[in-house]
Amino acid sequence: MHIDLYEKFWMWGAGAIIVVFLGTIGVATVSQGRLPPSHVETIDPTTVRADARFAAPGVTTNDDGSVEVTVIAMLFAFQPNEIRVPSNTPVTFRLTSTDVVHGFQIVGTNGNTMIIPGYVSQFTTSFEPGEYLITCNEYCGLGHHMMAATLIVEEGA
Ligand SMILES: [Cu+2]
Repeated sequence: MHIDLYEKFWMWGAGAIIVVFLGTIGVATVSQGRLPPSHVETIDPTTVRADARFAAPGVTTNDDGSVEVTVIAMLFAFQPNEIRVPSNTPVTFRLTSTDVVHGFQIVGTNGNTMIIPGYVSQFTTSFEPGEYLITCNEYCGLGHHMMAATLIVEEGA
């Protein structure tokens, strides 16, 4: 079978690009420890409310002044629906879902995560004073557009 010289050139070029891409992944995996997440916190989505970690959703202040907020997402609401935290203080959000995949986006900030049933999502950030809209940004069903909450950041600390 005859293969034109230019066709061979492009075949070898495309093959070389694939080798470089796979090689990059291999080097990053070995030398920089780039691995899939292995310390994933799980939870039984059918017993979230009985689980001590989510038995009392809301805001708690730790001894060091940092704030922790536990949130349960469900069709079609967040619990709690209104969250009050102090400004310029590290706030750790811990979230889980009792049913389907939801989103948790604090509009106008860098607070944004996916909430997947069976897993605990967590992120830490801090806020300037103000009132922020929290929306679900993963389509979760017919009432998705009504799934919202409010974050009130009060001057503090
Ligand atoms: Cu939704």
